[in-house]
Amino acid sequence: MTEQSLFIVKPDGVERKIVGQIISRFENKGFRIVKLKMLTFTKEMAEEFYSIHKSKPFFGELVSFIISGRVVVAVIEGNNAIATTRLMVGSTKSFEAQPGSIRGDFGLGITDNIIHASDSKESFEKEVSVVFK
Ligand code: 3AN
Repeated sequence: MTEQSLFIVKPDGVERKIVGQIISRFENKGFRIVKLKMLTFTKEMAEEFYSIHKSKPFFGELVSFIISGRVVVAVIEGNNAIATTRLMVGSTKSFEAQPGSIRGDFGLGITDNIIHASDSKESFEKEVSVVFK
C-alpha cells in the first residue's frame, strides 16, 4: 500500500550533522522523497504541531526543544510508509531503542531523540499542514 509519512530531523540531529545519514536510511529502504526543507519552528507552529501532547508534563520541554534550532522536514512515500518509518525510528526513549533503529543507533535522549515521525494518517495530515503550509 503506497502511502506517505513525514519525519523531522530534530535540532539535535542537525547539530550533530547526521541529517545525510538519516535521509540515506530512508532512501536505502526504498522510500521516495516527496518534499524536503530546512526550517526553524516558531513557538506557535510548535504548539500547534504538538497540540496532542498539550496536557502532558513534558509539553513545555518538547516545544522549547523543537524551536531551539534548525530542523529538516521530509515527506516520504512508499509501501506502508507510516508504520515502517516508525520501526526505522525506534522507541521514544532512545536509550531503550533497538540497535539498528535511528534512535537506537544515534542517541540516548528522550526529548532530544533525534527524529520525529508521524504515527498515523491523521497525525501525518495535521503535521504536513503545520510544516508545509
Ligand atoms: P514518539 O516521538 O516516539 O512518537 P510520543 O509521540 O509519545 O513519542 O512523544 C512525542 C515526543 O515527546 C517524543 N518524541 C519526545 O521528544 C517527547 N517525550 C515523550 N515522552 C517523554 C517523556 N517522558 N519525557 C520527556 N519528553 C518526552
